[in-house]
Amino acid sequence: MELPNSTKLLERAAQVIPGGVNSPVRAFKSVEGTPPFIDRAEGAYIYDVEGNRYIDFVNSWGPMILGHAPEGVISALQKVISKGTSFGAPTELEIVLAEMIVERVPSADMVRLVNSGTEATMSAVRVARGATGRNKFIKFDGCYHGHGDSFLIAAGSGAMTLGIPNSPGVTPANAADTLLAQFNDIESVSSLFKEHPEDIACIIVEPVAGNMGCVPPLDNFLGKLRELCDQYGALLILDEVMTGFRVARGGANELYQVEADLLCFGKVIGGGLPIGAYGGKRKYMEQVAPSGPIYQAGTLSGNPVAVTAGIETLKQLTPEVYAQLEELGQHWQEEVQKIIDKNNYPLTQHRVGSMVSLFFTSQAIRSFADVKTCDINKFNRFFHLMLEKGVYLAPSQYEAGFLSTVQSKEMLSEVIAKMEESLAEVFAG
Ligand code: KE4
Repeated sequence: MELPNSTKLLERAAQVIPGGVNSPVRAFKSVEGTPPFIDRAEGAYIYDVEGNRYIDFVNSWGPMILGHAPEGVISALQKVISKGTSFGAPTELEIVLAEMIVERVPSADMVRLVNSGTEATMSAVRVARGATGRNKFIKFDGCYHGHGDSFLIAAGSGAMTLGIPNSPGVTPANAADTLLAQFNDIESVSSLFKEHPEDIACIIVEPVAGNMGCVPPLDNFLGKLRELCDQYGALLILDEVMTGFRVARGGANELYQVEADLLCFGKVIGGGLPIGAYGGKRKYMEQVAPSGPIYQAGTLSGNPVAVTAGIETLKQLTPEVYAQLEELGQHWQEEVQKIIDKNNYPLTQHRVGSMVSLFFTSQAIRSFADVKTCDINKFNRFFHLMLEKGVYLAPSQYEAGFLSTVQSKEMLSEVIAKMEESLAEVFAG
């Protein structure tokens, strides 16, 4: 019998799945090489089909904050799945998860459960447009809000410009309503409002950018976005698909004490199963069908199995667990900084809670323009050296890494020793 082999599996997958993967970043295109096909995962580790073990810092791009196959989640899933997998009818479980989200998130009065972060962001922008009667919205260069047409827009020639589609299939008409600004540059936002004072329905922002690497808001950036929205009658949407229940128990909404009109969630609230949610102020959410005219629907929205994984995950995310994650993150940041300082490496690191990034540039990182100064070749070499040492980092400089509650300081110290070896090779030339 032929031994399982990621290279052969990728060839076979590519015959029937575009690029052999069901989400582009998994194909390792930016770091090159063959992605390990994963067989199983447990706790802090994932295991590929060839039996190699890796300590995981991708954690399914955020959902696995409790590590893989956490006891309470798995046993709850085993119980609930025996009662059926989907009914297309309301269940009490959906109320429980919605109540848990509302209890944790200061700006959320109500939520609607959907099946992905993309559905959540698409729907939130639709609510903002429906509630204001306005068409345009502002997003930030380097921020990612899923693959909805209006979000797949790259900056044009400047920071303040009408977007141009960065994917075929996104129409210029659609792109024309997407306005682009630069993260942490409040002037780039106020200029757009001055240019379109009555046409902007909302700002959608990752409160901590995670899709250009981890880049925190600086100089009360979020508070200033709130002020501009109030001044011009636009809604502030916090896209917390990645930061929600990750950077704090109440997400970035709580961490930065910024009032949002609408928020988007995903990842952690599904514990690794397909889920998303959008929510916010009652006066907006009550306009969503069937209580209002703004339409949104989904066959599997609020699915009892996915909702159960979310409920059990949030149950285990107690204030004590967040304190533990913060301590782990501090340990990581201090130890990484020691290596950078000792060797005077041209590296910049960011951390917010258990979201981390190491940028291959000595430049201060405030926005996507700064991230683009990174030495991608050095990052890629580092990535592969770490993979060879059994450390599974995000396969792109433009992604964040995620710690999990099952990682210990000892585990992280071992990883950091491997990091020191790898960086020595990378910078030796
Ligand atoms: P999904 O549709 O992939 O569930 O969520 C889209 C989304 C929305 N908003 C934010 C802030 C997000 O980070 C995401 C998805 N994140 C990426 C990781 N950078 C998912 C990984 C992937 O695309 O495979």
